Amino acid sequence: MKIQMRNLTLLLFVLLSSQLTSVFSWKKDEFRNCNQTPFCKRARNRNPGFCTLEAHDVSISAGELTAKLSPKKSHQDNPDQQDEDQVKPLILSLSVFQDGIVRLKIDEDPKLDPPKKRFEVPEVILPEFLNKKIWLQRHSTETIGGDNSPSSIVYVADGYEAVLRHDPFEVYVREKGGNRVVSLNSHGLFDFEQLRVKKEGDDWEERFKGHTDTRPYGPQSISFDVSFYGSDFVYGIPEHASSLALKPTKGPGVEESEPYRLFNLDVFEYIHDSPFGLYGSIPFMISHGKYRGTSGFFWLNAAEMQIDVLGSGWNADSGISLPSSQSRIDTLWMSEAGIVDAFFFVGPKPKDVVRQYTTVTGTPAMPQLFAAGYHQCRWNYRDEEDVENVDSKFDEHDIPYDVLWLDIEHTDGKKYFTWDPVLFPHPEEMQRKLAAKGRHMVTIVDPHIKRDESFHLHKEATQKGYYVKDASGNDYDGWCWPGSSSYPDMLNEEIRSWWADKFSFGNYVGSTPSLYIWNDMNEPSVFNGPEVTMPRDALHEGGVEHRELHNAYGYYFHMASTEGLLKRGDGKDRPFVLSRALFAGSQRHGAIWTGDNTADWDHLRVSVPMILTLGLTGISFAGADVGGFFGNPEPGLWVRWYQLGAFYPFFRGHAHQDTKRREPWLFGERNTELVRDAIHMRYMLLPYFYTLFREANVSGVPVIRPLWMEFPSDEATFSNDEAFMVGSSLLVQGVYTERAKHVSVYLPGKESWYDLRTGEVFKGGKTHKLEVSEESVPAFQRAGTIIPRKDRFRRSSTQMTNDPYTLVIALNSTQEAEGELYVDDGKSFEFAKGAYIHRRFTFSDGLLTSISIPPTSPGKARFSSECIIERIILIGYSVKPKTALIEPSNQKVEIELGPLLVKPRGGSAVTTVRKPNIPIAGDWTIKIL
Ligand code: NBV
Repeated sequence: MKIQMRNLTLLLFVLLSSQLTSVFSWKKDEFRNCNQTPFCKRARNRNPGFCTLEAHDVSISAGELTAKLSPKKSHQDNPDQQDEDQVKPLILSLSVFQDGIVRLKIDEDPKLDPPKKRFEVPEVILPEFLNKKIWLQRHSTETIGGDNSPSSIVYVADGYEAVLRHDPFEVYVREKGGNRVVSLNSHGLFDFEQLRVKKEGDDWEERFKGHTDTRPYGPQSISFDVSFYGSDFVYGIPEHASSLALKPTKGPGVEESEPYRLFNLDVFEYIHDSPFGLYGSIPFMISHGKYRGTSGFFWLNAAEMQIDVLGSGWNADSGISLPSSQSRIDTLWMSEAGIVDAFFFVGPKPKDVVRQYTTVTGTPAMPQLFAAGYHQCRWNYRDEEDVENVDSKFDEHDIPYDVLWLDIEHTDGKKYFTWDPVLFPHPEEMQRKLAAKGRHMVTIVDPHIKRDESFHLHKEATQKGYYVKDASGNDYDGWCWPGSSSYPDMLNEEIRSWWADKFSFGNYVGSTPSLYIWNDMNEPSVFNGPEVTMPRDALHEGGVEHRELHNAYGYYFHMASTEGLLKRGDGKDRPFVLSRALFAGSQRHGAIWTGDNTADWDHLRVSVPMILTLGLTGISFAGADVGGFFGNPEPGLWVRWYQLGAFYPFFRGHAHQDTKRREPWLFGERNTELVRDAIHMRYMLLPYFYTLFREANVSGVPVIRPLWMEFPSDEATFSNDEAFMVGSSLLVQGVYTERAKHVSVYLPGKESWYDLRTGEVFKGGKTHKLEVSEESVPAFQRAGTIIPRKDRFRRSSTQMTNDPYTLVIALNSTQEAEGELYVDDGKSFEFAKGAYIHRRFTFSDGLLTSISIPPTSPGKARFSSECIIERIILIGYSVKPKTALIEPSNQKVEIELGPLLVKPRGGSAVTTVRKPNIPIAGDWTIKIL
């Protein structure tokens, strides 16, 4: 009987999976577009000037500017406006935080008994952020520039103020008494559908592709316009496979397309240029322009969102007068549910905006050093023998790597936290063997739990009532890898904590301290659900509908898994959890990758804007599957992907189970050599990358950056998303076509750039047409910078700990340079107590100086290192020195001329100070004589 049942389930699954293949290939029709999404259709069809809300009862209360919003008069010409008898005044509050941050909340008034409390997204805003509130004491009321309505004005920061215009209501931040920066409802498109009690005849159900959404609370969407002033381009709002500078989706002169959709979905074979929403959502947009600089707008809301970017703004006949002197980008934000909880960031520099945003949502967690190395993944490494072979082949081919990954097939019947007893009978031993070489393992843990009575996790979750419920209150039952599955309600703190406990060494049998975690399918992906996800009317703790938090479900799951690694063992090691779904704040929980891309040139190309966008929106530790997940890359593409991927913050090769094996030694000797070089380059640069990870951890500034983040006034960089900066010292340009002979590279700024491998010099402020080398993608060190490297090749990053450093000094036109190095134990949290080394190197007047950078937070813990500097390379040094004198030891060392890494065609040699052997941790100077 049991066997029959099992066969039946299997048969069903096979049938369904074969159907899935066709259902899944990206077909537009399988997903809703704006027209099929009533709230989006309604909002998009409105005209400027629709909103009649007026702010009244304006006062300061509890340190905030508060007001009520009520409709001024009935508007017969706006048929989709809610009935007047159902419209109650909304509550508006505007608060100000240190460093140029304004928060605007608009919600229904709890005192007026709305049918239900609307959902506010918990656990995203840092508790510390709330302590930065500037307690407002007063506001001034003025009529601004001939306006006939009064405005209330409050102080924001030096040079900035926030304005609440009363009638019609509008909120904006402006430079004191002058130009606007960001505004909301300047075009009168604000709309807030209030919750109401169902009346006879109300049909609130929505149907799509055979799924019915019961929508028990009726329409509850919110929409409004946001304008950015002095703006040339807007960026952000991941996750889409599209350009870095967001293309307009509507407006005069623009061919209308779908708005940018933010709805976390498992999209099979996503296309490379589309506003379609992928696995994650961050409703944070950044504006940048030559004259005004940078600003930002973040809407903390986890329901489905759609965002339009208008080409040249709304039609001029909107009747709203705005200062015409400033270039402006208008946008329209529409969400299905939730409240208005919006943040305005004044900038004015790109790094300021990122810092302001990460003050609210947190800076990226500091990863362990090993996580910054190369990761080898595949769906799937078959068994323990396969793992052992792959591991030893890396050594045989002299290719370093740090982590070997196991996908879903390693489990016993897709029950996570278990091992297939036949294929992986000795998981601990397997991990220990890797650990002996300083390597780590990652296993996959998805959120769908197999509804199998004999599975302890399912039994427990059922008994405790821990699953998300369907609209009728039963445990929601969806179809995923294990077949019939349920999903823990990760909104609930108790359930997250229960989940976290499952990662303890006792509970996760077969796990060891060198095992880390991969969260996939956490959008959540449900094969038989509407748009391959959970129904919107499914229920979470406290009656929260899934629609209200959908985009944050994966975030809470990621958070709980990270919590699990923090709790296990002695809790000393930093966790590593990779997640596919993401939301604002995911950077605090771990790394992100861009999901199931395809092995083609377009996907290689779009990986750059995708990762850059994630970085701009806080998620610095991001990467794309190197080689492309679907399909078989031809060798040329595969090599180029490694050459580019070596500069992704998260560097992992991965492939679908139906693809041919593609470990680095399988494409012939020459290609192995090229890929080895690419991976070696990453390992050489690890000290630099790790320093950048720390910078991101402290300031939110991403590891890889758009060129305009470093060159904010250079317009030629604003829409460049083929090249990127690694930190402020390196520029990398991808090669995106097959057998490319030439590539154009724009090198910004006034200073020169040096080819990273040859040292060849190139002028800044110019586009260079370069011959492409098969050996690497073009990469340049900026003149005026110092990059720390470790040049000895080992099996993994952990084996490089005691290796000596090389400093590469690229001199600028005044023969000066500077750079930094951050080092800690690479593993624990001691760095947070001050246990690290942070050095600044400066070169000027022929003198290299190393000084300590004072700690960011006072801590008593100390970190020491015996590491030395074994080589100092000077590029672009105009004198031909003979020796170098080290102080305070008063010791002379040799200098020689030589090539950088490979001989340049132009023949320019570099100066090398050999074996200065000075401690990395000490204060010293070296005079080049
Ligand atoms: O677990 C299997 C795959 C995984 O390899 C991939 O990286 C994820 O993005 N997973 C998706 C599920 C199946 C995709 C077709």
